[in-house]
Amino acid sequence: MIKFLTERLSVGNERSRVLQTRVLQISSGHLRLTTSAVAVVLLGAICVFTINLKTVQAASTDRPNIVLIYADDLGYGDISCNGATEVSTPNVDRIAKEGLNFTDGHCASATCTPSRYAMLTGEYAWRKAGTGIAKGDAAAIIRPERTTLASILKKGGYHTGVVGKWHLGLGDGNVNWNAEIKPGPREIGFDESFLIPATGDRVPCVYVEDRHVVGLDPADPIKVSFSEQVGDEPTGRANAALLKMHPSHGHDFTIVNGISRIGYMSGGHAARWVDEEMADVITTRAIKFVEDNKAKPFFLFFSYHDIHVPRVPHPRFVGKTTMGPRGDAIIQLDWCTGEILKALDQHGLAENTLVIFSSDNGPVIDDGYQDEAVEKLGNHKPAGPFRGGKYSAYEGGTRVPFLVRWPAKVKAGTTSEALICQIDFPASFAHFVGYELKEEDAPDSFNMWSPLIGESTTGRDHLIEHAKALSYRKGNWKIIEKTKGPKILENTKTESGFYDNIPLFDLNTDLGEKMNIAAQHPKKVAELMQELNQIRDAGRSR
Ligand code: NG6
Ligand code: CA
Repeated sequence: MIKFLTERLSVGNERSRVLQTRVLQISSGHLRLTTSAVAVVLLGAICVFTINLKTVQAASTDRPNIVLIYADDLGYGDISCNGATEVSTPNVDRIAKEGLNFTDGHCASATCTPSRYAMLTGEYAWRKAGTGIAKGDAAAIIRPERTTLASILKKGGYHTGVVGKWHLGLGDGNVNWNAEIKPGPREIGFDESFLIPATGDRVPCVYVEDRHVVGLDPADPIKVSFSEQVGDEPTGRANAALLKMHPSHGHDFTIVNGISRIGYMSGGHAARWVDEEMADVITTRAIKFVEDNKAKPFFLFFSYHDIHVPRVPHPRFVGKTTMGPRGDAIIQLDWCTGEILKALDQHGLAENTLVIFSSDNGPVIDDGYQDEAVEKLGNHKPAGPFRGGKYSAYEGGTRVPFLVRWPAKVKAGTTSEALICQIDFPASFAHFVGYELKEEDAPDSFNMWSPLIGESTTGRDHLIEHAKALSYRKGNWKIIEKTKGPKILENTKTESGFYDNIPLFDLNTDLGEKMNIAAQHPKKVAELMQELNQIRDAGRSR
């Protein structure tokens, strides 16, 4: 079936191309025909062309292109379509306006690596050791041949690519950045990759295209370490005067582009990225992917660096908000979004491309650099109506922007209250492309295809949210499990809180999780805790 569709599509495209060329040849006078003959031929050609286009369209509605735009550390309330007034995001808003906006859409974890792990594998990251925030030289966390969102789509006839932040490890440990770097995304279903290997604030500060560092001079090999100094380049710790942006905590190792990072790095000078150019570099690469693959169904995982630290947007965005670099990075992110939407428009792909826009965890204000994010926050509410943010067990940790646009299928300007999580992508897209998941595949992923495209408003009935503690959502009830010792429940560093019981919230009446009503509902707490334990012990929830 899949093969058939792919063939039909390419045959359809080929026919359109031939006809298009013919029409062009005719109109440019290459064929010497009388005016009326030209008209008849043209009319005929246009008729066939139109019928043919319909065939292509019918085929491609079965296989729309998929563009998954994934922001970093962007909160629910950081975009104007979710209520932000201090910053305006017209391009992101356009996705909502022309599509579907989820008010209860989640990433799987309140930090990056586990969220991405869960989104790609369909397995809760807390089930697997080694899925915490990855070091810049971590080995590939998702091992080769594992069924992932990308491998499912590849089997479904898609050409697959990832551009931007990876942060899921590369290689087998002790990676040599000067040689072939594998395994990585290419071994788990991506046909192409252009990566920021870890994060903007971690070494190595270079791009990796497919299996090689981009622009590396072999005479200046790269060395990286997270435990000891390599080379003799200045560190932020010892050379604060060299910095254009100072750390507020951590981030005081090797200085690259005037910013000290996490980890030591030497060499690779010609290959080092310039933070101010990063958004342009990855957006250009993402658009190239779209252009190169416009004739076949493609899946693009476009993973932004913005608005993660260090927040160093291009000078053309500096000062565009009253919120300093954090706000300006939001404007830059919105620009990138506009560029990718524009590329879809220009190539006539918008109608049949499923665009998903989301974020890998909730918002954070000060995440380790003195970038005035706290001082200039003003009235802005990065997490919208929710409590907490990145690292937090409250809703702000995982309830993130979650927008879906697919003009051919999804009704414009709609909202959905369905509970849905990025961890559901593997099972949902497996259903869509007709790939039968094996028992061991995507153990916590549910088929949410119907709510995802707005055909139904019934989402998950439960979800485990993952910060340092686990939270359990059942409908509008929520508990946060008791953990040993104090755990950060609030947004980072601003407040640590812990409860002496298991807190219970009713999100129906208390969206901001301010009223712990556990004492009034002991049976409810026990019931939810038992369900959470059952899911944990079963090793799977699907
Ligand atoms: C933390 C970093 C923070 C950020 C985070 C990962 C310090 C003090 N803090 O350890 O700046 O890099 O890791 O963010 O180093 S994430 O979005 O990729 O999960
Ligand atoms: Ca993140």
